[in-house]
Amino acid sequence: MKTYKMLIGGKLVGGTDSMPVINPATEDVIANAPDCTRSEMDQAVAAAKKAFPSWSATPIEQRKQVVMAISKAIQDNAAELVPLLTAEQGKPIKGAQEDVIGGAMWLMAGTQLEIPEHVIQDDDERYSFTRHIPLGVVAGIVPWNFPILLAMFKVGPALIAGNTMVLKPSPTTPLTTLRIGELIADLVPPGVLNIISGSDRLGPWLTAHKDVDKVSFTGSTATGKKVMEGAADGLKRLTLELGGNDAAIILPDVDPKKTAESLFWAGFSNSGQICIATKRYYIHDSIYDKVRDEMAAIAASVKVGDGANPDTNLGPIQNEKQYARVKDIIENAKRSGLRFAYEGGIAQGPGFFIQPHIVDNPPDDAEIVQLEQFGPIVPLMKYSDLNDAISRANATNMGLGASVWSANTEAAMDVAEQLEAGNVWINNFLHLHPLGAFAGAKQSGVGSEGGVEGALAYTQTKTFHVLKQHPNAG
Ligand code: TXE
Repeated sequence: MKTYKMLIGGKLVGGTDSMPVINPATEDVIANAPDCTRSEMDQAVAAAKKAFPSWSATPIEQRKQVVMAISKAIQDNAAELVPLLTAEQGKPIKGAQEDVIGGAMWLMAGTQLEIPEHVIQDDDERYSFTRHIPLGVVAGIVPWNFPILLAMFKVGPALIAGNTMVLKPSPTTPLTTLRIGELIADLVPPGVLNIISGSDRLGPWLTAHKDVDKVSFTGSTATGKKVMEGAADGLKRLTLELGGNDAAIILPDVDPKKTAESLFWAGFSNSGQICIATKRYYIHDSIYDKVRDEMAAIAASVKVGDGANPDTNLGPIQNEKQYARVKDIIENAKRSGLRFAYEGGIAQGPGFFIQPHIVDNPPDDAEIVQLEQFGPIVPLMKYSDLNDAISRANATNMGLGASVWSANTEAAMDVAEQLEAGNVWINNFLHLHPLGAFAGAKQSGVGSEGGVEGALAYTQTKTFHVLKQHPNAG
């Protein structure tokens, strides 16, 4: 069985401890990954700290060249990386391509960003300006739903801004990231990008490490709060991209059949395991039945199976813990007597397979409406008054994304303005742009990724005030 290595200080390190990695479609152990020990993590952080002075002094154009080289290595090796990602994550090949190639493209696009410098005063008396300087060592902590894309959200801006990094993939999806580490070991100066994998013990160690200056975390809101606590002692800078409970508001003027297709994939792509997936639907009662029936028909037609199989539309749930959680949510919905517009069922193992489930007009206080399900089950709700739908959509402490669907863009914009979310899509879904800020409102996050805003989150300001006619002049 293949074993994978970590990248620490430019060297590939097998590690003392190891952990099995499972294919969620078969439940077979497919490889062993290092389970990083505390001393190996210390070495990774020390390597990043040692590399920082020369990397931060390297001209930004050269740093961008290194990021482009990482991007190229990923693209050149996509034929190997894509099936590997499918094997460990479960997603269909097309989704794995979007994750891997999307990650490489995201890196490339990020190299267009400039880190601005602002002149505040430039007159006879004084020249004052603000520069954005790097922070030091960044810990990048990544979840299992988009292992490569979400890692590259962090790697590009952190490195371009002049930081060094220790990157930690999720315990259940470390392999493709570790393989990328092997491919780039000679392309990146030693210590600039370290990649370590480990079990649940590793995240808290890394977050609290005294030589980590910033933590960039993507994951659940609950864990985000723990990361914030772990980072408090060192007053570490934080970017937190957390959970969502995104609402879609569907106005009465849409074409039910055409819109249903987009609405379905807004909620079920990647088997619902997307932070910005639609997790609640508010549908005008005049079209509710038609939209519901169309969505149910699509649910009945999709193929759930092993992502390696070319006609699979939806892969398994990524890991056993999440599989158990989603099964619980479905059981709870049944126990509470909720109606299903489509009830796909749960396949007998092996494999963590759950067919799509659509809940038909549950009450607002149902668990499936209140929590982030992060799996292939969504609730559809009726509304008759638009203002009421908006306040129901906003009645959550989450605020990552939302969408509005209407034939009238102006009317949709009016609704979008009132939705409490960091991102709103009008008549489209799941679209992110590398040059656009991606941030969560309320408990969906702190700070933003993407765009200049995301890059500046890997810097701090340093303002210089230079007196032109200084008293020491001859
Ligand atoms: O995520 P966690 P989990 C949601 C989803 C799921 C729930 C739990 O609903 O049911 O989160 O999933 C690392 N300090 N989302 O447990 O715990 C961990 O090793 C530092 C939504 O897999 O958030 C992994 O690398 N790090 C989400 C990463 O954090 C810690 C995407 C994410 O783990 C840590 C994924 C700690 N104390 C799950 N504890 C989204 N909305 O995008 C864990 N980690």
